[in-house]
Amino acid sequence: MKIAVLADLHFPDDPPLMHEDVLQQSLQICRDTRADLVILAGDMAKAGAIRAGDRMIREMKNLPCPAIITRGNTEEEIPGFEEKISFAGVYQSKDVEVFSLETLPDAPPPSGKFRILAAHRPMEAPAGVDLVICGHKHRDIRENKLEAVRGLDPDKVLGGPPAVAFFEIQNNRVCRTEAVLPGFSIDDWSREEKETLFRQIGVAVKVNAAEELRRAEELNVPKVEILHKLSDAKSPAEHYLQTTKGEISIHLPDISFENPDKAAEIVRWGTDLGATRFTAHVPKASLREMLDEKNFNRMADLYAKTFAAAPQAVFGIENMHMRDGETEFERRFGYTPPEQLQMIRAVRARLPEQKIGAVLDIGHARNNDVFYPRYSLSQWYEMLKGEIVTMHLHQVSDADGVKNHTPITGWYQRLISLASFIKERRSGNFAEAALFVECRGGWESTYQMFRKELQG
Ligand SMILES: [Mn+2]
Repeated sequence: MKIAVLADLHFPDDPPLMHEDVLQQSLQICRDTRADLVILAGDMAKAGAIRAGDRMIREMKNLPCPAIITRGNTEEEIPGFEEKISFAGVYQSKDVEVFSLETLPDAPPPSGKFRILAAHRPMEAPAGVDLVICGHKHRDIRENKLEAVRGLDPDKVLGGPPAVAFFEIQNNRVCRTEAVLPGFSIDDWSREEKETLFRQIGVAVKVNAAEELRRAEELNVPKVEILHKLSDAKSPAEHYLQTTKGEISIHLPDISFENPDKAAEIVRWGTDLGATRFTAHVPKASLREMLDEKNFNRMADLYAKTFAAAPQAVFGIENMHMRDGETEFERRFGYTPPEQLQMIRAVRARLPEQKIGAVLDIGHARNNDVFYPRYSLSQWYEMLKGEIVTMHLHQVSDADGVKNHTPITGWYQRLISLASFIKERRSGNFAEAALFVECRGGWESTYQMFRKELQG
């Protein structure tokens, strides 16, 4: 008796190709391995996504084997979902029976069969239940009578790439295995591919130009991004360039109506330093201001004027995230992919000869309050496809209020899992982009983590 378990895909109504692929591949794995039963252990559809919920149910009905579906917390927010899954609540074989949380009787009488409960959240096995199979935590857990699976979401999966979990029940014993979805691990990469990625990773120098550039030089880091505030960067930058033949990028100050010439001055300062790449934020202006076409055009003119100060350089406009106290409508412009793209295209139209694209800061995309549930990292990658010239890499933390720029300690961590990054990078999206480790407490631990992973 072989059970396949799918969980936590968070499939939206308008899915990115990434999630569509994961769904198709998972279903194919269930067919190819001839599972006797498939369990959907909850959160397969995104909160409120009625079409996605219907899609999951339809896919289960089309499988060549029976299905058990249980609701996750996201599906509790899908109206009518519970009624629609009543067809898939109980399964009986000769020696195994499976219930969902919705169908398990209060005090189930002994049946002599191995009794499994499919739930979404990890829980203690109720009386008479031999095993609880669940998801929700996005990581694998194996405890007495409890098996949690890390599931399928390439933006959230912890400790390993997305996988379909299998449970084989024989003579009341449980054997657990898994089928990892292809493309989400650098273990599949050749040495050359890993080395190429590693040579794209640079560091953001933010505090001490002399010390950090000296260390970057020592480690032969191929590119650095220097914060514009480090006014004493000139001689350490020249030394870094001479020794490493690397690349220098400058992180510009905000471009704003209040201080229209400052950024262009910094572009000239950076060019003097030898910089060939620049990062600008989205405009420091409210959404309300930017919705006025006159203001939008004035702002695009300001960007064009700034960028024109270094015609040969690569310019990127960075996404930002919602800040404390802002509401969805009373906020700054530029927290969504369409807003970022709108500004990039407007500036590009003014400077058609220049290389202008997006800086995708994955931490900001992740730590974006109401917009993250709408635009997952996969959706950012897909919507900015072909536009990304630079990326900022850092982890975020919610331990003590949400913080940005914390170190990345591995590929599959909370709150940012890089499974989707691995797949997108290998498929050619942002293959040319410069990637800067941008951590507040220093970049070295994250940089060394990438070195260990990519150079062995
Ligand atoms: Mn950034």
